Amino acid sequence: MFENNVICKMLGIKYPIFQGGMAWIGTAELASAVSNAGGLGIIGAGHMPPDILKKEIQKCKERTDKPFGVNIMLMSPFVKEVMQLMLDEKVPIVATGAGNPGEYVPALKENGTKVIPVVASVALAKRLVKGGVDAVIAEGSESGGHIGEISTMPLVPQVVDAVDVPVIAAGGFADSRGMAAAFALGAHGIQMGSRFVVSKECIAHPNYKEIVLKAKDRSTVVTGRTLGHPVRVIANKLTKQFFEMEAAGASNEELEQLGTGKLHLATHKGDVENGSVMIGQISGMLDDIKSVQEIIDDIVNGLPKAVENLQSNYI
Ligand code: TUI
Repeated sequence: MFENNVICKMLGIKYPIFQGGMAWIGTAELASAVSNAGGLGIIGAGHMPPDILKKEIQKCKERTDKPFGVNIMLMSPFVKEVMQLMLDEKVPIVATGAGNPGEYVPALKENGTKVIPVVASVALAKRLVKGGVDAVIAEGSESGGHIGEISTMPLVPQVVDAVDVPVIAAGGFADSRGMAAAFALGAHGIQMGSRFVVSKECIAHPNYKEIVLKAKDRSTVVTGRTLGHPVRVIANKLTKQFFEMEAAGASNEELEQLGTGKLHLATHKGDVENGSVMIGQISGMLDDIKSVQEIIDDIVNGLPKAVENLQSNYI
């Protein structure tokens, strides 16, 4: 299985299943577990300073001899230093999010790194492919955290048609049915964030996992649209306060201020009412905590049945 998959061949991994590089919870523990289980584990750099990220990379290298990646959040104040760290540490795979990584691509490529940016539009996908990236992750607005405007179903096939590199579909994937759907849209793999949050290996606070397990289809909302960086989170006291302040005409600075430090408050302190619980819409479907190995094995083992079900509708 997957012997001819272009992503598996390009990266030397067993299954074309990426773990989304989530800030604060996409740690070496989770990334190494995903890589050891045959997928691609990705450390989420978020706003991490380079010295802390360096330790996280070293920890990941100690825990797995399989390929892994780092996701660089381009809104981070440390982005330049963190990119230099990627070169120094010879990180095999660099993903990026929340911006245009174009200026960093040549140096990474020269260093032998595979560069796989997250894109939320066809235009950025085309521009980055011209600039030499190896693949793109097309992420729909069903995802948790910082999102674009287009949902997965229309985004993925449009990106597939627009570029000549492999495409990994992200946003709304958590099981074999989703993976079969991604292949049907022309993608070569999937990236999952939410599914891996509710894994044994994820270090998120138990309250964070619990609220994700309790989530229903309409439990998430999007804040920050008027700020120009929409973020999908679980509706709670914080989002209520955010929308009230927004309606009352609060300034962008006041709204930004409200969000500062709130992801850590939820992921590490477990305050899921006043903190920011970033998670995708697929959280409504998640109702168990499994090991990373079980999550991946269940998806891969369920794939033949999912494909057979597709065929039963037209053959
Ligand atoms: O990056 C993400 N998701 C994230 S990053 C993050 S960290 C954070 N922490 C506190 C507050 C806010 C964020 C949480 N979630 N996903 C990848 C992604 N990239 N989604 C959408 C995009 C994107 C959007 C616009 C990429 C490029 C873009 O346009 C750039 C351009 O110049 O065209």
